[in-house]
Amino acid sequence: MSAAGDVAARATAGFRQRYGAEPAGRWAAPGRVNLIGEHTDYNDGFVLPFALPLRTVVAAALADDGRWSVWSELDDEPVEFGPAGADEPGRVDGWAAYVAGVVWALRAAGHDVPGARLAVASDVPVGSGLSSSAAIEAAVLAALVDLGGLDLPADRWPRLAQRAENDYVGAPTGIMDQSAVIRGRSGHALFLDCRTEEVEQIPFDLDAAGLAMLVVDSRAPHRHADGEYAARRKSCERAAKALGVAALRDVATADLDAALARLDDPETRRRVRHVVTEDQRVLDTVELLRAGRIRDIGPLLTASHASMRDDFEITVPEIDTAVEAALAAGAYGARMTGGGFGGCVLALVDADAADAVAAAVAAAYADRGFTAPHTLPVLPAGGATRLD
Ligand code: GAF
Repeated sequence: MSAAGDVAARATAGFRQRYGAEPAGRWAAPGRVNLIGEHTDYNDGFVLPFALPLRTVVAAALADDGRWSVWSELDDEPVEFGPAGADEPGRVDGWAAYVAGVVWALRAAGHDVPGARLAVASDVPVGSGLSSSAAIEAAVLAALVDLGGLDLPADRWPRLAQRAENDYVGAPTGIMDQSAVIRGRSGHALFLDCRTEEVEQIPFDLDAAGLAMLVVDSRAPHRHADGEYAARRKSCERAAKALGVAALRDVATADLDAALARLDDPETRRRVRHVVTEDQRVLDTVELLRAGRIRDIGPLLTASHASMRDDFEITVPEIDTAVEAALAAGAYGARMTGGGFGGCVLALVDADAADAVAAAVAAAYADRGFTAPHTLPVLPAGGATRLD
């Protein structure tokens, strides 16, 4: 993994090589992890993600022909689409669909998007559950808004990027990832109410507390992740309907048992219990962080993991192994982060224990014959921005 400077240099070099010209500027957006609040966003609930120091950079310039051309390190040749009006969902697929989706969502919202040439480089690993898709959406959005002089304040970007992902790419995600990578702030976790889109920046100074947050990339192959995600979402929506509420966020913790008693299906009961208890864990985590008690959030992280494993049923053996090994090696708390069925684990550890915890996870993996995990310590970084 390289420093942000390198990724920006790669985007510029790619632009020069593909288009034989200088970019007009460079825009960056990060990946994210979610500290707590999983599968609560599309239930109108609460989440607490933070942006990562790993970034996607887009070097870009206006194009006179009113078309869009985008090159990425993932491919040899640029993908071209447009002109305006010829960009309906389904026209572009693969990684470039996230770019075409942003153009389409902007146009659908009535913005006059300028044709552009773009070159994309990224340090956000693809397929690790760190939101490489939200990163490319946000970086491209930032570039097009600036290049086109569009009147679009950044607090409206997450919904547009989500629209690109939902209605162009076809992934029925919530609004957490786009919000984290756009509205995240260095040194803070983003407390987001997904119904009102109100945010509060919660100080999260791991260094000052002598702590580290490890991100363990489980390297687990994503097994049926898309279909299972959509199934969880449907199940939550059905449950809300059965309970007569707009979304599961409207089931208060105090009313959970009564709500569960009204549901016949044990699986649906487990799904509801996860979402309602997870919302409460987010609120409890925020309270502790407001009081500066970072270590004390550990048990909430671990409880969140147990709920995802037993009630929402979205973990896999590699992920559970990483969580158990981190806890056994002294982590204050550990949990899977992101949509599930693979992806990454977070472990909150004393800074001076980080290496030992990482080694313990690697040893547990070796024992089980799993592909060796990648582990790196992370700090909350800033959201989407223009670099130069
Ligand atoms: C994925 C989705 F994109 C988010 O919207 C969210 O639902 C998350 O899974 C689970 O919390 O990252």
